[in-house]
Amino acid sequence: MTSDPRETIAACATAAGTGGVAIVRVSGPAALVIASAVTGVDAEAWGDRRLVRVAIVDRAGRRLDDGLAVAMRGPRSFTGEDVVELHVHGGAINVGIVMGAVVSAGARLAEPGEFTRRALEAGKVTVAEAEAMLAVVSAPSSRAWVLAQDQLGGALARVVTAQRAAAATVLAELEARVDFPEEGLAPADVGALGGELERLAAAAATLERSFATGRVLGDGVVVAVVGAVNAGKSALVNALVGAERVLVADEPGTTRDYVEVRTVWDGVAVTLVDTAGERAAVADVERRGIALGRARAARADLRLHVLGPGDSIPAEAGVAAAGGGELRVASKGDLGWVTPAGMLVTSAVTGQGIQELRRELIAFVGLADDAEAGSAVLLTERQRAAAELARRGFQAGAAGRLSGAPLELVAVDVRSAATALASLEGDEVGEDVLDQLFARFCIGK
Ligand SMILES: Nc1nc2c(ncn2[C@@H]2O[C@H](COP(=O)(O)OP(=O)(O)OP(=O)(O)O)[C@@H](O)[C@H]2O)c(=O)[nH]1
Ligand SMILES: [Mg+2]
Repeated sequence: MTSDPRETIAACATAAGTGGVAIVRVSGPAALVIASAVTGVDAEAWGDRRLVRVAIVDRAGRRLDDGLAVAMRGPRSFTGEDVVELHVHGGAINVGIVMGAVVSAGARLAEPGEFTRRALEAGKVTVAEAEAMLAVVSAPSSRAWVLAQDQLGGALARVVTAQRAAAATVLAELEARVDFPEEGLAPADVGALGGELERLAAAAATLERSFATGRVLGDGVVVAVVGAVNAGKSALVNALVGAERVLVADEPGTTRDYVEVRTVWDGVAVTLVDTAGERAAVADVERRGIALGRARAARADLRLHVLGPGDSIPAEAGVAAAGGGELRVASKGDLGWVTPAGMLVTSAVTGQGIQELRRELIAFVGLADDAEAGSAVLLTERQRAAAELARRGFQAGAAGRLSGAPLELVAVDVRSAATALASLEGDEVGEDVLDQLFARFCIGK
């Protein structure tokens, strides 16, 4: 989908539901004409970026609502087009009625993310900035928000711009020597070029690794709590979230369907998945519950394997979680049983080990406590893949340089790395990538 700029689009930019004020956003060539139609006054007279008091009226001029309006003329607007915002009363019905008036005056309902897509097409934002905006509005925790705002504030752009400039310098040197070999190249420069390429490869690798933090903070950490029936999994989940969220009972097989409980620890969003305890189940429905839990655990960032008194310790971890890890803890420490050596001991009754376990779970997924404020962090898999391509290109270039490969070939590697860096910011990315990105936006953004 590209956005046809001849069409004027409209959507409610504020969240749905009851609220004091809702903002209906209109963008496109007919924005001012539509604004005039739904307010019954000449919107051309509103000036630029000035709030005016308006009534919203239907075609017959009957009052529907009232509020404030502002016109932002292109190209000095978010989308680069004429934009009008109508600040009206909130509430689903009221907004629906105002939207109905706007559409009957000639606007079309916007697709999810279509305003941002137009901003992108007008060169107002890069793809990486659009990704940062999405990360800001969908941040599940305060740390995810800090990270997203850092990138929106330019942390990633600064690093990528510097790397692109350095790559361009290397490329210019290489190409000069390819085109004018007789000019001669001092041997020291050859070494310096290789060193510079290695430095660029290392910088791209650092960016690539930063996605571990970006992903975990953006998506939140998913921890599947697994183990034998009656191990104390559900009691541990309740203790970890500090509230009675799931059923705990003497009866083995209490948890049937898996249950997801969301919480936030130290600014990190965590989803705990309580699963049905493992045993050679008799009833078909319990077997199905266990299978569902296993499948969910396989998609988690890590498995928290709970071992109670009498449970045997498996030599190997079970199905690996998507993140690859399994952390084992002993439960019911208050019963004074002989817990396995070296294992963190917890108790849902006394609270023993609960705070330590929260910390271990966060540390286990590789989240540094104090990721440097304002540092460049990749937020999407698309960005990570681009950083990987850049790293590979620089590495190949450095290796070629050091092994004395022809400069033309080294230049090809460096050029591919530079192209990857450009695509990281969003230059020349394909329609399919944009479609995927904007599908994740909400309508009105
Ligand atoms: N003393 C003591 N008892 C506990 C503790 N944690 C759980 N229990 C008891 O152990 C029994 C089983 O606890 P659950 O949390 O339901 O166990 P589960 O692993 O979720 O069991 P299933 O859902 O059947 O797989 C209950 O009677 C709990 O009260 C603990 O830390 N100390
Ligand atoms: Mg349970």
